[in-house]
Amino acid sequence: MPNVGKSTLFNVLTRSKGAQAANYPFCTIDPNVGIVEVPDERLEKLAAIVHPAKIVPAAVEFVDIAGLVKGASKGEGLGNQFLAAIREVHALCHVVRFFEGGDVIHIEGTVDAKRDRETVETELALSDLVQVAKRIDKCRGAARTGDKVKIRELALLEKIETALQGGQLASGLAWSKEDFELAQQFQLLTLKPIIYAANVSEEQLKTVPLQKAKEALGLSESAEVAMISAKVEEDLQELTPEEARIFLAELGVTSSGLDRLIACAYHLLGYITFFTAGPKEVRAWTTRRGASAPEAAGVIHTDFQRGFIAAETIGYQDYVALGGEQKAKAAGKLRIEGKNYVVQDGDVMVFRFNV
Ligand SMILES: Nc1nc2c(ncn2[C@@H]2O[C@H](COP(=O)(O)OP(=O)(O)OP(=O)(O)O)[C@@H](O)[C@H]2O)c(=O)[nH]1
Ligand SMILES: [Mg+2]
Repeated sequence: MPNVGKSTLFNVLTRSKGAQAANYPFCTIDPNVGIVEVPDERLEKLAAIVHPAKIVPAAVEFVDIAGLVKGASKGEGLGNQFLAAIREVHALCHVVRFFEGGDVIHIEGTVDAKRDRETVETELALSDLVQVAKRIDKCRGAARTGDKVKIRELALLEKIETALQGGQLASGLAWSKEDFELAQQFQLLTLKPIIYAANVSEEQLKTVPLQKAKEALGLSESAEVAMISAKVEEDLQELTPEEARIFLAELGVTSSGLDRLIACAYHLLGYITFFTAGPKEVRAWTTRRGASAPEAAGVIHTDFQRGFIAAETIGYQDYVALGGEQKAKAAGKLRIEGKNYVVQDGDVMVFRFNV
């Protein structure tokens, strides 16, 4: 929704004042894009062994967009065309307003987390319905000529269309692995995992338990909800680390909401980190849990995946405990892994490839 704190949160996440945040609805018109480095203390440990010219942490890109209102699909507010800016993202962070803050305008006049969540999700579903209808149109001709792939695609699109029309999100369908993979190319917003950021007041941060926030949103226990106060986070960034620690202790929490949000995102997306370590750079890369060695190689370069031969792999613990690649190799801890190897969090890897 407009004016709920999206740009305020974006600014603290990206440690910038890049997005204009102000007390009026539709403050954001064009999307703001920002890159955030993922903090990982293992990078320093690896660098202490390898002494690289530079260290490159993993990065997450955030896109801050305008707010959706009821009827956006029919052109209300800023409409919904700006959703094109997030069709390719891996996950959505839905900021829902919990704080009352009398002078901050709420477009519906009152604060109601469940109503707002449903309004936005309905608009996302309506936007997906348009996408799906377009694809169905494109598919039909080819399916009629007997194209097997298109027949399957068409059946899946029609199933999704029915679900969306019935008020269900695409993510709510029972998915087979094959269908889920096929559906990724439809770039549906309602198939993306969602993290709900409950934007609470300083007071609510102390008094509202997570469970209550989930209930207020009308969500089940398994939903990913992060309680965060964009205002508090904004204030925190003005403080020294020591002052911030005292401030957090007074609030009765140990970590900032940003850290909780990042942890939520990693959990939700099922991400793991693997490393490359050489004299040029020590670098962290992100892939999904369960990724094969070629898939991880493809994160670095598509050629690495296409021409994948093997992955020289050392577990992070071995690498650090033994003091680097040569010593790990001498101790028999360097493994030559093939294309079926499932990458483990912290693996230090060198890919052999040929294209
Ligand atoms: N009291 C209070 N005010 C907040 C909080 N978060 C944001 N605000 C205020 O709410 C107003 C809107 O914040 P923005 O970050 O611009 O909201 P937005 O969701 O990006 O709004 P649009 O771009 O218009 O969709 C600003 O005046 C913020 O200072 C909060 O946690 N508590
Ligand atoms: Mg904004």
